[in-house]
Amino acid sequence: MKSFLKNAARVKPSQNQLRMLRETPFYAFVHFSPNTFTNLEWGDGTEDPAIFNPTELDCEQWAKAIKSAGMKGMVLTAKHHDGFCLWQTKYTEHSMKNSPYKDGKGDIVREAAEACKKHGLKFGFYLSPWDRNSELYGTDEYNTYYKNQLTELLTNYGQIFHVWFDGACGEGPNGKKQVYDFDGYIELVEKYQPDATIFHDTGTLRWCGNEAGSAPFAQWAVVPVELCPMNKPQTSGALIEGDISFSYNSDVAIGSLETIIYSKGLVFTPAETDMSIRPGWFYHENEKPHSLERLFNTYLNSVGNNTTFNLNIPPMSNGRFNDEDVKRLNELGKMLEKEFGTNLAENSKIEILPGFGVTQPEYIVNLNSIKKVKYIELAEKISEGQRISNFQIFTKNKEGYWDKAEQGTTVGSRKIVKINPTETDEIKVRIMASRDVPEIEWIKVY
Ligand code: FUL
Repeated sequence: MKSFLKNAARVKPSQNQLRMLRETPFYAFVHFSPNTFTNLEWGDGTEDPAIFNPTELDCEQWAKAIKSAGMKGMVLTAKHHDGFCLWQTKYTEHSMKNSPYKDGKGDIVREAAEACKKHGLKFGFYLSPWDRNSELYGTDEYNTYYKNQLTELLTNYGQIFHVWFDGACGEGPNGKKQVYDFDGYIELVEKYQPDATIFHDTGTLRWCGNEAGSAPFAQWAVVPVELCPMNKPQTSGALIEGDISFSYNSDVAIGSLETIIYSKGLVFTPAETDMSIRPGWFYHENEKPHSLERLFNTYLNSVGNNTTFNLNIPPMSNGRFNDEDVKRLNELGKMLEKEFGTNLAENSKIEILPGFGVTQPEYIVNLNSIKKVKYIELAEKISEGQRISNFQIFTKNKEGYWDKAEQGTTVGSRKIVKINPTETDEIKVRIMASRDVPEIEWIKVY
């Protein structure tokens, strides 16, 4: 058991995963397609390209609003399930070519990529494998068609930081289903954009399991290879022989001991939490943006819970973000700055005590003077793997005794723990259980 857990503790991220977790944990999705004009969530592919006409398109407005929330990148739906392409593609007429926008010469992927570059954001795209317009869908030729489109997007729009392969799929226009060549798709991304992360269950980031922005409480980045079958396992052999089956809806956290003991091998694949600022992924006039509180809590539960956060903002049919969404993004950025802008432990000495043994040390953070504390941020040295499975946090009270402030399970790349606001000058983090000797990269206090 001990060596099994030690092996699990040494499963490490790739450079791309590490970069995403450390530098770009918060980024934006932008869902824009004929659905924006038909008021639908899923188009059926029969939409007339002439309806797609954003008369006031302003990708710089998107970029500025996204930046104001503290996000570091934008992922645009280059093609959604309806098959309409937002760029000048050689491979279909169901595209900008037949839209009145700029007399058929428009290229929204280019405009978005350029706006990102100008405003210091990374750029990525979503390319739906499910295509309800292409007559080729359901045949081998469709895989060639898809790869041709992917190649256009990977080679003509500068550096791509994230490629999003949607898992939703159904029948094409001829009632056929497609057997996707994901090996081939991923090979192209690796060839043309080796630094890009890939969202897909076979890629570098996996789905968190829902679209409500609520990642399960315990978040492991080390998960069974059976869940992410294209990743190379870094361990071999199950602890217990048996059948492994997964349910995203189960109460058991994926990657916890209960789920890894039956796995044939473990991979490093952290989750991405995705949700929309409004109920729909596409813009609908009758919907309102979620509250600031909901967005902030989702941030805590995603970026602050060892996952990345992909927050969607849907442009309106005129091609602009709604003012209410822009305002909400601004408010979110201000709130994140207010809550996490100043690390109260910036100049603190962190003392490590033996605690209850090598896997259960204690960390004492001396704040030098009494401060009002609302959050403690813990980070494991994730480049070496994820280990901690249980911890407790204490604050020292006026009488010099330790009060228990919170407890938690996993830490991983970043765990932001909210506590009842407390005046204190010393904080203790006690590791209760860890798969191997824990390595803490930082403890920040806000
Ligand atoms: C899902 C899609 O069906 C939705 O329309 C949306 O794009 C979401 C992000 O992924 O699978």
